[in-house]
Amino acid sequence: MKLYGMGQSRSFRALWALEESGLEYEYIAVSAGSTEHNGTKSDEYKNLNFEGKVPTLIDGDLVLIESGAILNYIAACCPSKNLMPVSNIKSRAKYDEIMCFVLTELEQGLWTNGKHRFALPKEQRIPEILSTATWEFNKAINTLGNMFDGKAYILGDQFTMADIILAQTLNWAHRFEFTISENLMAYKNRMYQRPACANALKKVE
Ligand SMILES: N[C@@H](CCC(=O)N[C@@H](CS)C(=O)NCC(=O)O)C(=O)O
Repeated sequence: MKLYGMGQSRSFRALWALEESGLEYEYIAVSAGSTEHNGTKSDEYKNLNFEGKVPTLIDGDLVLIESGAILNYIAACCPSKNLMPVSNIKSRAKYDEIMCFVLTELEQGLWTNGKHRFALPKEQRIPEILSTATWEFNKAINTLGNMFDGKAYILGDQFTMADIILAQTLNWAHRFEFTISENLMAYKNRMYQRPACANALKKVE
């Protein structure tokens, strides 16, 4: 497999997942906004990922460009690691719920903040939206606090890809200086101490 990524952006989820999986892979660091070779706006890269975003995962003729789908695919490629519930449909439903919650609720305030501070073209940025983004993030993090019962992992006793997507998003929130409760920070820090995460971090230093 080949993963194209950039630092601790959303592609870090996929890099960490590959480290957990034990699968062989090649990591290619791309440079944001560049039209040069391995730049996200080069024709070569945009052929794989039309919007010029990260991550992109390639496995033979399969090209995937959504981090959630990439985590599920990696989990499916290494079933013995139990990184995604498959046999118990209720466990799978709770797993899907966390994946969807992170991608549709928790991320939004963060991404709106990032887009309107630096990611969007200057003429598209609306500074007034930043306080609404913070308000939305606070609402989502309170909901998460209510969902998290303090067990070892977000789904209970088993580490899954849901922990990767959640911990990476909490780390993103921490880097953006959003307020996160002590127990969620402690959970995030425990996840970041996993050897696979440390190995992934070394690749993006
Ligand atoms: N839905 C996508 C979002 C990907 C995304 O927006 N990635 C950001 C980095 S975190 C990016 O590549 N931004 C560059 C750009 O918008 O040009 C996913 O989760 O994979």
